[in-house]
Amino acid sequence: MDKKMNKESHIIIVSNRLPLILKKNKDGTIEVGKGAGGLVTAMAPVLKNRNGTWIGWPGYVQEEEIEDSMLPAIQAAASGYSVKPVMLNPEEVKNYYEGFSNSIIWPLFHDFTDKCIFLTEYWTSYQKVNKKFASAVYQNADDLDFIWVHDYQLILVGAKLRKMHLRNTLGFFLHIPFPPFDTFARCPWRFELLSAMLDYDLIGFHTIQNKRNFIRCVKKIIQDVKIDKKLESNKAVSELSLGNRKVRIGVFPISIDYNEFFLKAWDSKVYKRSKQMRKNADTKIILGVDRLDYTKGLPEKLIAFKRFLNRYPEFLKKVQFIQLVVPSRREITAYADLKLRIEQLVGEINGMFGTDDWLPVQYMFRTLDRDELISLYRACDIGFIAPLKDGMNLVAKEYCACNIDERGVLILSEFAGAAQQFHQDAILVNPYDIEGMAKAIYRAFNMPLEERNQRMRNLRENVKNKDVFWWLNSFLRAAIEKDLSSFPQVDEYYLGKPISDSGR
Ligand code: GDG
Repeated sequence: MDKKMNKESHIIIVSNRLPLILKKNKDGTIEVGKGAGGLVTAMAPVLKNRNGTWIGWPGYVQEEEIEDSMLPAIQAAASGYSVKPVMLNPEEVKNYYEGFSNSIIWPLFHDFTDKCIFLTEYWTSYQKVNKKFASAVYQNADDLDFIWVHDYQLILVGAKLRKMHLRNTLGFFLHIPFPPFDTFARCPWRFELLSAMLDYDLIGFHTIQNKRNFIRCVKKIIQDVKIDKKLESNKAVSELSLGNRKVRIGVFPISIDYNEFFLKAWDSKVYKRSKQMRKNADTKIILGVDRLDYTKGLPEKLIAFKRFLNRYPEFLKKVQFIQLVVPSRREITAYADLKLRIEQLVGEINGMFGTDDWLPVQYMFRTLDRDELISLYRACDIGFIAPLKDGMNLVAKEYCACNIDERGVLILSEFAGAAQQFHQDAILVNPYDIEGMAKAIYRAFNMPLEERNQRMRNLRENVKNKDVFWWLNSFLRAAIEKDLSSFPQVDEYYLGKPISDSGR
C-alpha cells in the first residue's frame, strides 16, 4: 500500500445512502432526520475522531442539485463529521439503483440468476453514477485520507478514482455474499466488475466462502494475477500480487452495537411493552423480522409454520407467529409480487387454523421504531430467521443481544453469513427443507431450559466479543498492518446433517 493511515489522515466513507433520512412534507418543505443502524453507530465515533466525511445519496430524487438551503440541516443531522450529498436524478435511480444494483448485482450475488435483467442501459448508468460518486470523493480527499467504499452499488468507485490518478489507500467492503464462479460468470460485465474490485487495496467479505468464491473468480477471469497458495487457506486476511501491487482480501463478519441493544432490552418501558405483547402468557411466540426481499425466505417460513401446525396439532392455539416485514424496493416487480404471495399465505394459514380468539400469524408490513422492535425481540420465545441467502443477517445478532433472560432459541438458516459464527448454538435449518424447518420449530419448543440457557449464553457472548466496533477495528487494522500473521484462522461451518433432524 502506498499511503498509510496515520494521525493526520482522515477517513472518508462512501456508501449509496447517507446516514440520514430526507422527508418531503405536504407543504413542500424538506425535513432531515438522523439515520439509524449499526454502520452509522460504528462509523460515527471514528468519523468524529478523524474529522471524517461521509459521501452518499440522501435518498431524495430531484432533477437539480440539492438546494443550498438544505445543506445546514443535512450537516446538522450528521453531528460531528462532514456529509457530502451526491444527488441522483430519476433516470439514475431507475437505471443505476433499481436497475444495475437491484435487478442485476443483488439477484446475481444471491444466486437468483432468474431474476437478473441484464440490460446495457443499466450498465451504462451504473458506470456513470459510480463516476459521479468518485468525483465527489476526489473533490473531498486529501493525500493521506483513507477511503472506504461500501457495498455492491459502488464497486467501480475505486477504479474510477485510480483513473483520476488518486493514489490514496482504498478499502471496499461487500455487505452481500460474493457468488460462486458459475453464477458470477453469467454476468456480461464480469471482467469489468472483477478487475475494478482489484483496484482497491483491501477488499472485505463477511465469510470465508465469499473470499474463496472471489479468489476463484479472479483466477478464472483475470489471468495475469499471481495467487499465493496460502490465499486459499482459512486465513482471515491474505494478500494477492498484481504486478507490483498487492491487494489484501479479508474476512470481517459485520456485527451490531451489542451494548446499545443489551441496554435497551433492560429498559423498563421496553419490558412493559414486551409484557403487553405477550397478552397471553401461555401462548408461545415465534418472531420473524425481515426486509421485504425474495432472498429472505419469507414464503418458505410461512409454509413451514403451516406444516408445523398440521404436524403437531397439540400446538394449535398455543403458538403465534409474528412476522414483521419491512417495506423495501416496491418499485421492482419481483418485490411487489412477493408481497402478494406473503399476504396470500398469511390469509390461507389464518383462514385454515384461526379461531375467534386465536390468530396463528400476526403479519405486520411496516417499519417499527427501535424500542418497539427491541420489545418484540424480548417478547418472543423463538427467533426464526431463514433466508435463502444472506450476507450476514443482523437481525439474528440483535435478537440474541436482546434475549437478556437467555431463554430464547434461535432458528437460523445455514445460508445466512451468521451461521458461520452461530453454527454450534443456533438450530440450523435448510430453508428449502420445509419439513426440516417444521421439525426445528418443534425441537425449539421442546428444548430443555438448561440447554436453551447454555446455547443463548454462548450466542450472546459471541455477539458481545465480536461487535461492530471489533468489525470496524479489524478492517482498519488489515488496511494498515505490515505483518498479517496476527490475523487468525477463520472458524468454518461445513454443511452436514441438519441439526433439526432430531425432531419427532
Ligand atoms: C444487508 C445484507 C447484512 C428491521 N426492521 C426494522 C428495523 N430493522 C433493521 C434491523 C437490522 C436491519 O434492519 C436489517 O439488517 P439485515 O442484516 O438483517 O439485512 P439487510 O437489510 O438485507 O442488510 C445483510 C447487512 O447488510 C449488513 O452488512 O447483514 O446480509 O443483506 O439492523 O434492526 N429497524 C427498525 N424498525 C424496523 O421495523 N428501526
